[in-house]
Amino acid sequence: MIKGITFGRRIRNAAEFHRLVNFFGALGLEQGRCRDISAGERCRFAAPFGNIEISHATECAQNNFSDQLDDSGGKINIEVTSLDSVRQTVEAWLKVNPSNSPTTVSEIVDTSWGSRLFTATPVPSFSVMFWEWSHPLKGKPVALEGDLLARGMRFAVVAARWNAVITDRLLQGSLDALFRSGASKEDVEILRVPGAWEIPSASRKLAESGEFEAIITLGVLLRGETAHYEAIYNEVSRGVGQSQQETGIPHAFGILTCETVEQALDRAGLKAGNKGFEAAAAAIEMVSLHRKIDIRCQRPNINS
Ligand code: DLZ
Repeated sequence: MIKGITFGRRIRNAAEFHRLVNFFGALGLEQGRCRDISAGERCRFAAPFGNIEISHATECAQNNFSDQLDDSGGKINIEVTSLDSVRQTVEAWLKVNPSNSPTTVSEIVDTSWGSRLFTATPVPSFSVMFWEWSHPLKGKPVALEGDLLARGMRFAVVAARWNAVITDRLLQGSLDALFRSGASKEDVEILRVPGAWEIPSASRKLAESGEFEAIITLGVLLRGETAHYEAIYNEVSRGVGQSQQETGIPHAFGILTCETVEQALDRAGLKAGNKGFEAAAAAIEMVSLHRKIDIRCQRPNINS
């Protein structure tokens, strides 16, 4: 079976050879084996992906790239991302590496096959065509992402009573996000706990019950008013994180850590958004994402 294919090109002289080695190096092609053999030097460049493409003369003539694709030597076609910056790099390289022989870079043109391309001739005997798909997502993997539709999802919200003036606002923000995204009242359980310290154990119990698809944790720790603030915060965040990791149920983190009450109020709907709302939105997205991962894992070739 075929293991690899190498297209070799003989370059007219050593000066043009070194110029091309420099040119491909500047464009980031991976340099492989370079040998100084008695008949002359040889250098190999590797690209992550390779194709052999053959075409019939009539087909080339029907496309407006016939002159770009075919010349007597058979041009090298390199697919790139960010065609415009590749062209800028080529232009800059030609400026820094002037030559007495004619070297050119063409303008970028659109093709009839949904791509854009330009041709560079760094040495007169050697032309390269660079191209990319016009559609930015063509050929790229589409990311699996959660949606913000909460209909039919089951949530638990754990809110501390300590600093209730603020946590009540966070709770209001969370419920606003859940209900406006389609969650129904029967699917949202609200728990009040004495303070932030109690959030991890209550969250864990809820997560282990298997009744909820995500837990939203809400609390406020104020540095000025909390003895051993760092120790408490570390333990609360560790506990929530551990519950999430060990139960596999997403836990949105809506526990504020602020210097002052004013700062906390700003983050609870006054001036800097409502972190309760944001935590609930993250929870909805994660439930949706978990559901999609489940579907994808049951049917791994869903998009192929
Ligand atoms: C005791 C305490 C203090 C000093 N500060 C806060 C705080 O800023 N935010 C908060 O949510 N809870 C605080 N608490 C209460 C503890 O979290 C916990 O509820 C009690 O120590 C009882 O275990």
